[in-house]
Amino acid sequence: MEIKVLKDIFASNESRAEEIRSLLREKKVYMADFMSSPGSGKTTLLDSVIGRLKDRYRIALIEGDIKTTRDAERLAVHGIPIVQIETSLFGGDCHLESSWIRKCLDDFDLDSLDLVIIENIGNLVCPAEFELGDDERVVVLSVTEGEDKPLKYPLMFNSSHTLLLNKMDLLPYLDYNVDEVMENLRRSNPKMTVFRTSSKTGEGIDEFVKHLARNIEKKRRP
Ligand SMILES: Nc1nc2c(ncn2[C@@H]2O[C@H](COP(=O)(O)OP(=O)(O)OP(=O)(O)O)[C@@H](O)[C@H]2O)c(=O)[nH]1
Ligand SMILES: [Mg+2]
Repeated sequence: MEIKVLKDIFASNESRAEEIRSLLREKKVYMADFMSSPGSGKTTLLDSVIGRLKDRYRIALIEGDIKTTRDAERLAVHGIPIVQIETSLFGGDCHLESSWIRKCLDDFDLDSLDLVIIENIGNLVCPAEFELGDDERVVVLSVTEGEDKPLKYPLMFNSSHTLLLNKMDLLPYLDYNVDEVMENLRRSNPKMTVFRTSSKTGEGIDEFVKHLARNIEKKRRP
């Protein structure tokens, strides 16, 4: 009896991601994937970002977690369409895959959307390995996590377009060297766009929202 082994899980994920890319190109919907280690502030930031964009753009959210719908509940106040992926229901994976994102997109009316936001599962390793067919990968790195993370988790930083250096309000209380993390980022990915942000003070959030709005517009009117 022949036993078939799926040899290249990444190739099958990539081909589904390509399908998503062409669907979203056709529908002119921008998709951004927010990744980070657990607790660096993704959901809190998204609350501010969605709050600032929702009057101008039609937004939907895909919320990834291993367990609970807590983040989806936190963001449901915005009244946008949300689909929760809770991976403990099918094995507890620590990342999202393109086939699941494809299924979530079926739940949205893409003709009446401008932006799909993905909050990936809190993890600096596995989510970087799985293409989801998005336009922009945003990695959130909080200043409590250390300056060396871009060197220790290179794929996450090499494969992302944008970095939000977050929790800037905590700098006065930490021995954190911003110049050092910027140098590590430059070595890891010199092309990355960086915003220094804080959800507590609002620092940098308007600038990031403007950047996102520019990208949404570019996709709508290429
Ligand atoms: N000081 C400070 N705390 C923040 C900031 N952003 C978020 N926090 C706090 O950090 C903690 C984690 O924030 P979340 O937004 O839940 O982080 P997350 O990345 O979504 O976490 P997971 O989804 O579990 O990976 C909460 O206690 C927030 O109040 C910030 O800019 N400054
Ligand atoms: Mg979260």
